[in-house]
Amino acid sequence: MEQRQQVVKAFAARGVEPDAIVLGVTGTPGSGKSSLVARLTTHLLDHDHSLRIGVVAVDPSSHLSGGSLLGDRTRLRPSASSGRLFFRSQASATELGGLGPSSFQVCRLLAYLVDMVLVETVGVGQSEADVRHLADQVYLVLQPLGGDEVQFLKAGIIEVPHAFVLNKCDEPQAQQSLHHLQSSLWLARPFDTEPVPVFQTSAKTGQGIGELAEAMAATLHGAHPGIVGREPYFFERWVKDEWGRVGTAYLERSLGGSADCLVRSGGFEAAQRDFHDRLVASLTRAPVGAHP
Ligand SMILES: Nc1nc2c(ncn2[C@@H]2O[C@H](COP(=O)(O)OP(=O)(O)OP(=O)(O)O)[C@@H](O)[C@H]2O)c(=O)[nH]1
Ligand SMILES: [Mg+2]
Repeated sequence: MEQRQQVVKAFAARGVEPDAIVLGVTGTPGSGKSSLVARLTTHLLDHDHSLRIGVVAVDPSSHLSGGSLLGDRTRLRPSASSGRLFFRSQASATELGGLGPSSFQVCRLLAYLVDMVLVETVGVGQSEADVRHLADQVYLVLQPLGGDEVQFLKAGIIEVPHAFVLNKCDEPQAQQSLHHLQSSLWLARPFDTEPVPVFQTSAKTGQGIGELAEAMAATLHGAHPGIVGREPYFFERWVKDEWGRVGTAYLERSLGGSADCLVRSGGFEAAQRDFHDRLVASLTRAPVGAHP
């Protein structure tokens, strides 16, 4: 925490802002997320010679070792892009995937260093919908006849993505799956004012990669809230992870919530330290049987 604070201070002293756009790439296991990310980063870096990209791949924790599978690193072979691509693979905290406890902190630091952060998370369900708290745009990757549309409808995640990517469109069932997906979208997202984009790609043949990469590159020029705006959510999550319900109740009732805490302390790490000190002080002062 100390080191992180020093890094953040050093950036601030140089006038560097954490203003990278964060794009989430999520979807079922094996749908081709890592292959797509490898293709997309190569395309993006080759077409913009000043662009810097950070990739954070959150792997499901290995049940055997408890560590990250770290398999995806091997797929990224940036050619002329050396020095402009940062790749980090990290273990996910949960069995299902979703964000790891440090995913936010890694993205936050990367947001100072690069122009675009791509976060790959695995799975279907609420924990994966988590990526919306971190990413400015979420891309949901599906594969032909995965039956994923039905699962996404059930899990409520179909409402989250800003765009859908039907990958493996080199496979014969791709067209049929596109129709399934489009009818599911029509049913599940009746309130979309504009039709949600559906990209058809093949990370194998390269089909559709240029179109998707261009859509991603276009997000660089749009307004986005920036990762600092995500701090209150992740501060609250940190409190919950570290201190459970007692912490959450103290944060809300005695400190006025996470946004107030962050402003009062003047930054994430300072707020973590202040919160710790205040909660410990309040617990040690509290009479026996009293609740914070
Ligand atoms: N035919 C075809 N196969 C693909 C395509 N994209 C990926 N694959 C294959 O699908 C398998 C899974 O690809 P990954 O890129 O590892 O998929 P992933 O979604 O990152 O997988 P996890 O991270 O394990 O969830 C690999 O065998 C890829 O070679 C594609 O567009 N077409
Ligand atoms: Mg992967």
